[in-house]
Amino acid sequence: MDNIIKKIDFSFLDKIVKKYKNLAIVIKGSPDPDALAGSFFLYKFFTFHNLKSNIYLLSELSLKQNIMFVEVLDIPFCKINMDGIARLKEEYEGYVIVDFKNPILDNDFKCVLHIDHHIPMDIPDDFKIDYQIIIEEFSSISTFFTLALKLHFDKFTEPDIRKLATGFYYGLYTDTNSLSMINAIDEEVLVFLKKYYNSFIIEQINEISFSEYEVQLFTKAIFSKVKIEDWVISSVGVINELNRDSIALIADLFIKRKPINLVLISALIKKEDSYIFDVSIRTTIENILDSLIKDIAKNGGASTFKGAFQINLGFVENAQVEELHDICFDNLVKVIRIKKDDTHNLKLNLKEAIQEEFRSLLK
Ligand SMILES: [Mn+2]
Repeated sequence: MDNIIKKIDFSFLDKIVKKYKNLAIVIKGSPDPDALAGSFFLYKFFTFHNLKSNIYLLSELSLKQNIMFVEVLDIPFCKINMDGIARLKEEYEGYVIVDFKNPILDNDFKCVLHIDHHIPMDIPDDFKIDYQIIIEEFSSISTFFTLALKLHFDKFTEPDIRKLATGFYYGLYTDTNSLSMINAIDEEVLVFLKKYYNSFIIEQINEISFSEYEVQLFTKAIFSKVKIEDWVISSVGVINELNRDSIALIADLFIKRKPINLVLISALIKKEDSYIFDVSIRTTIENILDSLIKDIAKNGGASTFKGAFQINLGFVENAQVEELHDICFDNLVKVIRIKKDDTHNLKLNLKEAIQEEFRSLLK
């Protein structure tokens, strides 16, 4: 473990604050506690060095726990959409991205820093990144930033250290199924975090119970589930984008039910005039998620035990929503069934399967 920590050269942080006057911190994908805590550290660190920055969210904060997390820790943020990136390009010399596989925002907007604990996606040769730090041995970005906080301890006020420690604790907590899947590095990091974190805030966040609507969705998932031995596939039906994170919450609950070893909870998400088929995955099996997601979908990401992918249904016009949902879900079950007893390592593109069935329906 010490070897891994020694291998990391943290000097890039000092180099960045020397070189740049302003940087945008962008959170791609669903803003989870790990990404928020890491971005918050960078914001505080940059501010200390008089580097102007702000945290920009491309997706809405939707989980109640995450909204409370941002509120109690005073994490500043602005919501932008992809069009807003053009404005950031005018305002900032470059940007920073944490906890996301794909660091690309726009070809002529400079990516100064990309930090992640997932295997990154392939980046075209002409896309340049000043510093790319990928540490797969870490269960969370919060693990990485806790080490950075230890190193730069004197640059933060005591209240900020407490906020950051609380943020990192919760980031690690949510990325490791409530600390049930931690490794030796995490354990060391936790010793430090427990000295400074606010356990009361963590308790408060964890006490937030399901809303009535989430209970409804959970019930729906229980009744629509398809079991393939120890794997479960289910759906919560058609939901609004604002409720998107509920599938992750429900997947968390399902994976705790023994003897389930892999669970996929899906939803058809209505987003303005288009649809996205969103799938959240939890597992207890190591070394399975990354290849599973890669084989069936292009857009997705996974750490060891958690993952998600989205299928953009932009090709759909004038669909009967319920029918579209059923096509997506049935094809997901079909693909997973084949993957489950796959001995040939087949690659099955879920989007193509859905598209094909949808087209044949129109004929
Ligand atoms: Mn993470």
